[in-house]
Amino acid sequence: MTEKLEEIRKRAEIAIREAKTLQDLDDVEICYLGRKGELTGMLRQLSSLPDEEKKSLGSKANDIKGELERMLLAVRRQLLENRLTEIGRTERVDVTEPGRRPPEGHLHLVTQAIREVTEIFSRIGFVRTRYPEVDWDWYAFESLNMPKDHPARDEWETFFMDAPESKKGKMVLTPHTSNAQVRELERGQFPVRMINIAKCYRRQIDVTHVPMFHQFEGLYVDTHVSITHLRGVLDYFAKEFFGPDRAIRLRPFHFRFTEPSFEIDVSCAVCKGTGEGPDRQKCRVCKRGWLELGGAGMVHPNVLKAGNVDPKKYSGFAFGWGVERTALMKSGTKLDDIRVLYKNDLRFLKQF
Ligand code: FA5
Repeated sequence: MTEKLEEIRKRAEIAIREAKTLQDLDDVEICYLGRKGELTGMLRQLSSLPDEEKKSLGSKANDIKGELERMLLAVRRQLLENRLTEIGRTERVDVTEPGRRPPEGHLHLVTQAIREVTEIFSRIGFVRTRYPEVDWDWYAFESLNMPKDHPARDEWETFFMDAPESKKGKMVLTPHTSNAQVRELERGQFPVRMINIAKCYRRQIDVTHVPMFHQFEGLYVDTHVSITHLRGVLDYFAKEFFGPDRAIRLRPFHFRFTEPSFEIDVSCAVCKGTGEGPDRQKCRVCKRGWLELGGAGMVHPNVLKAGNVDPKKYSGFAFGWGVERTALMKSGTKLDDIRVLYKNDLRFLKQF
């Protein structure tokens, strides 16, 4: 047994010395000292020997194990050092190489439009305001000359909050930005030149409607404001935002809070105002060459009164446009379905 132990030691020592890589060394270690290794196997056999032999052979076997372990450690260190020297000689860190950039996002198409609208109006003195997007019925409807249970309210397809009522009625998710009109008038600072951009909510969804969208609401109140001011401001905006070749038109309409009232259309960017889509079918977006982008009109005297403003002294105009539809109609943005704006599909969003 002593000879066998010596023979294992010799073979193991040679194998350790001949190891060229750290992997070779690991293999040698497993082969002799691993759980099923040769030396481990011998140590296990010792238990069946008589006590005397067990003692002397046991101490020899343990000495051999200790020596092999020390040898393995030394050779492992040496191999590691060699490897590091090798890396230092052959591989270089190029500190001048540019780092890897993290993926960079950009503003959503709607946010870009909001910023552009704000900027265009600021050039003619309209200041952006912010009013609640969950507001009282009073500001969203009643102060706008829409008494309780008036059928005109149905057009707004409103979401009501499950919350206690107050003197100002129920709470609603604002179905339009017109709730800002009376809130702004209540400040009592003239002239009023407000551009209120906010989220609106309605129970609607199809090619041109989404349940959450944005509007920008303009309000101009001063002495001697007339319809020509309204027309001039809308023309200015349309030319700045859409470009000089696009046309707008005002169609007589009815809103409870303006008199007279209009709907504003812009010539369609998708069919270029022809009303025809591919294959001579009707344009999917506008169907008739024009797309309605918003409403406008001269502020109704009852609304001025609700905001504590004397209609004999002051007059004004107001308009409310949808941001999404306005963005859709911008030249070059040939989108034929408004819902795509909120699908979070990066393949689409990255394009703008
Ligand atoms: C109004 O909301 C009025 N408050 C506008 C107004 C303001 C009139 C001031 C007079 C004076 P209307 O419901 O038509 O009007 O909506 C205005 C615009 O919001 C629409 O033309 C459209 O561009 C946009 N809009 C309305 N509903 C949706 C919707 N569900 N999804 C996307 N855009 C919408």
